Amino acid sequence: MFNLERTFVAVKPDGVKRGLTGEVIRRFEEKGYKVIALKMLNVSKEQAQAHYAEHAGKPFYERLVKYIQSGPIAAMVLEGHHAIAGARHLMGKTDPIEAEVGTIRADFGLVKEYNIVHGSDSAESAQREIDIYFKPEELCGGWNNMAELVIERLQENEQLKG
Ligand code: IDP
Ligand code: MG
Repeated sequence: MFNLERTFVAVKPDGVKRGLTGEVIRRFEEKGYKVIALKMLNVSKEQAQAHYAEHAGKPFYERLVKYIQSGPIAAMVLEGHHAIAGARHLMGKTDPIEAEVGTIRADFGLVKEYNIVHGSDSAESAQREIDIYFKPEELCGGWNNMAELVIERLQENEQLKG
């Protein structure tokens, strides 16, 4: 039943400096996503350029590469049912002015450029970005969280009744 996906999420330097690391992680955890990898790091120039390669040549690219290196990020891999689209839904649109109230970017962001959080936008991006920031052995999968256990139990109960 679960369409298990992994996605790369990071609290960007502005989010870390604002003291929002815990709040951002809390929102993803409370939704039901598993944090299967988590670390603070200073992004290298190589990692920044690889991460944002799709934006090379755009007017904001140079600033973006500097911004992601302007302080530590809290990098994580989330796993869960449709985690890629789901995490981006919780994050909200790129520009905090357009993001729906209740999303991370609407609730905490002010300007498009510094929008607190990053999340992969597709399965291909997720795999590519996870590989930029984590070694395979750093991913701690293979366990079920409470959201999954509850849903599985509900499904078992329905099968018994049916
Ligand atoms: P996303 O983070 O919602 O996927 P992207 O279009 O992939 O948005 O852009 C990557 C990041 O680049 C954004 O999160 C934001 O920090 C920055 N950015 C995007 N568009 C602009 C812009 O028009 N001006 C300045 N910064 C931008
Ligand atoms: Mg993007």
